[in-house]
Amino acid sequence: MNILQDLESRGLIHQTTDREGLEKHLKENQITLYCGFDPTADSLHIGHLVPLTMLMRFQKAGHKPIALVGGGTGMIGDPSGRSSERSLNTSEVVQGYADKIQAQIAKLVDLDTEHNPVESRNNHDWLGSMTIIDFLRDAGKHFGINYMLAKESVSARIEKGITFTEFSYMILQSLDFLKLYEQENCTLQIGGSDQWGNITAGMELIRRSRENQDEDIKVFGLTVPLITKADGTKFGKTAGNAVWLDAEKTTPYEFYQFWINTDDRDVIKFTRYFTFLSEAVIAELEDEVLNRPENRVAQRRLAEEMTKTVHSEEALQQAEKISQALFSGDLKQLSASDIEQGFKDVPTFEAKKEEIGLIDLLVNASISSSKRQAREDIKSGAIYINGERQQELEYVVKEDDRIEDIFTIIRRGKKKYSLITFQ
Ligand code: 629
Repeated sequence: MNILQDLESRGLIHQTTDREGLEKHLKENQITLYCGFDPTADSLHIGHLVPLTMLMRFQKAGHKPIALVGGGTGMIGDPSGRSSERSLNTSEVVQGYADKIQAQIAKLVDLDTEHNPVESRNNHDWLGSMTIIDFLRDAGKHFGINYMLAKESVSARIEKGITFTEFSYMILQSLDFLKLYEQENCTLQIGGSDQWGNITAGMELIRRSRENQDEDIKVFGLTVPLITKADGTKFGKTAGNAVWLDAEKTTPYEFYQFWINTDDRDVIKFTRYFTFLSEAVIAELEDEVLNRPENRVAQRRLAEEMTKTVHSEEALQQAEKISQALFSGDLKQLSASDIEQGFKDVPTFEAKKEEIGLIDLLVNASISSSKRQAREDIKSGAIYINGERQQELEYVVKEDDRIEDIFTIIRRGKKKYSLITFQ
């Protein structure tokens, strides 16, 4: 199977320009391709994973991918797929984000860098020093206003309003494709379906600005589909928050849980989109979903693959350990670092390192609403300290109950956890 057939069978191709030409081009050459990421935050998120893993797929097929960080374009703001104007970040903020994202991408794709590493570039290197005169003469002359107005990213915004700044964005992205074409013989740009207009604008700029060069220009565009979910909600959020690739923003445990929670109706599609598993393995997982959905074998495999790819084998093991402990209620084997990850969203109460009666602790930490309620909770067997039921009304919480001397986990009822921290 060639790379395009593989991508096709995974459902990863939304649109391409000149499909046959691209297939031939990829068969006959080791090509250079790129995808851009604008630094609009200090980390990439799960929505960037399909294009990122696409770069890795091309790499595995022997091609040369470039991950481009938009230190220049991030100063302007892409109107594509957005219904209103973005607010601008300062250049310090944008460059700070760009450095973080470049490091993040390097770490992510470093996994497979044997022969043809995924290279990274920052478009601030050439856009940042371009003069306004050059921009208007050399680039602007190739863009008819009607052509620009007809682009979805612009036409969709005419009513709501769009500034000249965002209107001009497509020219900057086009300059990148031209630059990479001229300097590195980059002949394919990939992106999400929202990027089609910018990608084809770049191809147009390459053709027009090299019209008199008497060369056979072969450049292509390819977009991946937007990820949709069977229940109609937006992909990539948990409880309204983005799922980040940075372990500090979304812990590997939370990341693992995000995938574990995939709907049965989506899990096979997502496994094709996101993992490198073969069709044969995916077919086995599909059989599991159809015949033994309660085992969630496919969800577990998807979560494993993704946590390994984005974080590490160790991070995966820790995420599995935390999940297992929380599922069984047996918390004794958890370390302080496990607890920090697994109980990130649990109500936390800071206490002093001194002995305290359980009833007082339950009330102080707002676990029970009153002393009377606390007594009732203890007597009825609803209270667990570090996973062990405690039914003694006079029980005193002390040093022994502190995991690594900093955490005590209290559970009330089936799964209402609270975390007591001590400094
Ligand atoms: C300079 C900048 C280029 C080429 C691309 C770019 C960035 C592009 C963009 N992309 C999105 C982003 O940065 O805005 N103008 O968040 C995002 N992308 C990945 C996929 C996308 C897209 O990074 O293309 O579709 C999300 O899946 O929205 O020379």
